[in-house]
Amino acid sequence: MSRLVYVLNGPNLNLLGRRQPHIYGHETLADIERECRALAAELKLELRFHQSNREYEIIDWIHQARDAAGAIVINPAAFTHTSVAILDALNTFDPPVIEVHISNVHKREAFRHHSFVSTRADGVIAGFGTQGYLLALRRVATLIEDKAG
Ligand code: CA2
Repeated sequence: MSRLVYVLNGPNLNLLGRRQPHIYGHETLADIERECRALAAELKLELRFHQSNREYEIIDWIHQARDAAGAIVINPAAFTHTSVAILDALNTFDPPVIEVHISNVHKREAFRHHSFVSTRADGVIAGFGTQGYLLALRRVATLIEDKAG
C-alpha cells in the first residue's frame, strides 16, 4: 500500500488565520502544511498538500490520487455541503478517505450538518481545530500499516 497521502483543501481555506479566527483559529494554511509535513516525516508518509477555490481542481487531484495514493485527507470546505461531483470522484478512489473540518459543523448552521463527502469517508473529524489534520494523518498511517500487514 502506497505511503503517499493527498491532503486536499477546498475554497477559502487559503484565508485561514486572516479572517474569522473565532471560528477557525489563528493558524494559516501554510502553518498547517508545515505541521502536516513534520508529522508525515515522523510517520514516514509522503505528502501532496493542495488547496483550491475551484471544484474541478479538487476533482483532478482526486483522479491523480487514484493512480498513486494510499489515502486522501480532505477538508472540502463549503463543497462538503454541495458537491456531488467531489463525492463521485471520491467514490472512484478505493483506499482510505478521512474528512476533516476545523470547526464543529454540527454546532453551526443547519446547512452545514449535511455532508455529501461523509457518505464516502472512512472517518470524519470535526471541531478539533487545525489539530484535526494531524489526527487524520495518524489515522491514515495506521490504516495503511494495517493493510500492509
Ligand atoms: O470547519 C471547516 O473546516 C469547514 O470545512 C470550513 C468551511 C465551511 O464552509 C465548512 O462548513 C466547515 C469554510 C472555510 C472558509 O475558511 C475561511 C477561513 C478564514 C476566513 C474565512 C473563511
